[in-house]
Order: sequence, then structure tokens, then C-alpha cells
Amino acid sequence: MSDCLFCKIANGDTPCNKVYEDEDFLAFHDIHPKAPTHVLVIPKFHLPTLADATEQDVALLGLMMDRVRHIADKELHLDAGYRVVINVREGGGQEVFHIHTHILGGKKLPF
Ligand code: D5M
Repeated sequence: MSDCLFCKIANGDTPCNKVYEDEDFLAFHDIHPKAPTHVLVIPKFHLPTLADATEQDVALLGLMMDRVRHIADKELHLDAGYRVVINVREGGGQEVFHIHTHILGGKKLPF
């Protein structure tokens, strides 16, 4: 989508602090970190929210979790653990309407 910030980041029109990229996913540092390590993992495919996902998106969602695990382990070395968050729509605190998973770590996170 041409007016979507994360689509622009995914296609290289808007810069990011990249952590990982493959054919289908991109990970980059959050511009407003809420933990010592705060990385966003996005699919390059535009899906606005988790609530918009259908059965056709099941593989994409599974792959995103696999990439989260891989990035947390191999790129971020969050061996002590980390938190995975997906905010859904305004009520869930979502600000950017292109599905993304937050990886938060680097300290003991409070509940
Ligand atoms: O999370 C959206 C997140 O996206 C929020 O933590 C800020 C971050 N953000 C916004 N713009 C940028 C850019 N340009 N680079 C990196 N990170 C960015 P949400 O779950 O939608 O509330």
C-alpha cells in the first residue's frame, strides 16, 4: 500500500535500522524503544492487523513467529529471554496498520 509506512520501509523507500531481511520479512529497530532491545518484525506483504487475518494468512503468521524466534536467537542473542507482542487495532495500542511483531528484551521485563 502506497501510504503505509511499513510498506515504504519494506520496499526501501523509507530508511530503517535493519536487523534482518529475507524475501518475505524484514526486522528493524523500533524508533521509540521500550526496552534495551526493541525490534519490529514485519512481513513485506501488507496485512493491516492480526484481526484482518484469514485462513489464507495462517502460513504467513506461522512464518513470522519462526522469524521472530530466529532473529531473537541468532541476530539479537536474547539468550535470557524476551517478550513478543502484537498490538491489535487502536484498542490494543496499534499505531501502524501493517501487522508487526515487537521483540522486547535486554533486561528483566516487568509484568
Ligand atoms: O507499534 C508501532 C511501532 O512502530 C512503535 O513502537 C513506533 C514504531 N515506529 C514508528 N515509525 C517507525 C520508524 N520509521 N522506524 C522504526 N520504528 C517506527 P504499534 O504496535 O503499532 O503501536
